[in-house]
Amino acid sequence: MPAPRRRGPESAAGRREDAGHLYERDFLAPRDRELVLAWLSGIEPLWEDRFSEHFPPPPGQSQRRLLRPVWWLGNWQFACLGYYRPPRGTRDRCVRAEAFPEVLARLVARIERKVHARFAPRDVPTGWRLNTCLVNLYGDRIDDGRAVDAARVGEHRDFEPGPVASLSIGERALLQFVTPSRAGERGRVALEQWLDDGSLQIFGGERFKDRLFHRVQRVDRRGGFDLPPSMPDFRTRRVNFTFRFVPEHHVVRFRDLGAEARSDVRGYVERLAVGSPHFREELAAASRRVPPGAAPSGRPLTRS
Ligand SMILES: O=C(O)CCC(=O)C(=O)O
Repeated sequence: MPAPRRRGPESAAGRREDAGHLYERDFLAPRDRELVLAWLSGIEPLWEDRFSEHFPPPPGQSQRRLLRPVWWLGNWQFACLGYYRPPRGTRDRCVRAEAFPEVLARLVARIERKVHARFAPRDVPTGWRLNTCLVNLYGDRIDDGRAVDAARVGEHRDFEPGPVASLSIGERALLQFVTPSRAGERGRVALEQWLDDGSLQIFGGERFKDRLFHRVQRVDRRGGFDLPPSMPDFRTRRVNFTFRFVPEHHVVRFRDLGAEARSDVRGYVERLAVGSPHFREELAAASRRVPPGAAPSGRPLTRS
C-alpha cells in the first residue's frame, strides 16, 4: 500500500507538503551554496524605475524606484514594460537574458523532477520548464549613510503558468499566502512559511497559484548575513531566486522589441552590457538591426 502523503506541519527534517505547496529546508548543499554565492559576486543588479517615458505613471501615481535591486536570468521582465501576464500582457514583456549559470541549471533540473513527481499533471502545463529566474535582493537601502529596511514584498500573484520554485539564501523570511485584500481589508493568512537559508519552496495549482496571493512579510536579522554582490547603496541580507516558466514564443530579443519599449529599456541594457557579454551582443545586434521599411543598407525603401 502506498505511504500516506505527509501534510500540514513541518517535519523534524524541515519538510512540509500540502497539496500545491512543498517546502524543503535543507535543499541546497554547502558546495552549491558556495557556487551560487560566487556567481552572485559577479553580477551588478539593476535598480529599475517602475515607469518610463512611453509607459508613464497612471494618474495619481508618480515615478518610483523598485524597493530592491534585481537580476533576471532566461528573460528579463523590465518593470516599466509590465510583468508577464497572460493572456493579454505577453507582448514586449520578456526580453532574452543570460542563460542560467551551471550551478542553477543543475538545481533547476532537480527541481523540475520534483515538480513532475509531486504535482498533479493538470497543474503542470504542456512544455512547462523553469526557464526564467528573478533574483530578488532583500536588505537595507542606504540613504545618505542611513540604513532603511526595504526587505519585504507586498501581496501579489506570479502570472507565469505552472508551478513556481523559490530558492532562498541568507536570513530567513516569513512568506505568507493570503486571500486577496478587499475594500481596504487585508487578506486572511491561509498558510505561512519561514523560508530558511538554503531552502526550496515550490507552489502551484489552483489554490496557491491562481486563488491565493503571496507576500514577504519580513526578513530576519538574527544571522548577521551580509551577502554579495557588494553595492554602494544597498546591503543584502537575503537573496531569493524565483524560477518560473515563460513560453519561448513570448520571449523576444532586445533588438526585436517594439520601438517604444526598446527605447525605454535601452539605458538598462547599456548598463547590463558593461558586465555582461550576453547584453553586449544584444546591444550590438540591435545596432545592426534593419528597421522595417528600410533597405538592407539602412536606406529607406523608395518606389522606383
Ligand atoms: O522572496 C521571496 O521569497 C518571494 C519573492 C516573490 O514573491 C516573487 O518574486 O514573486
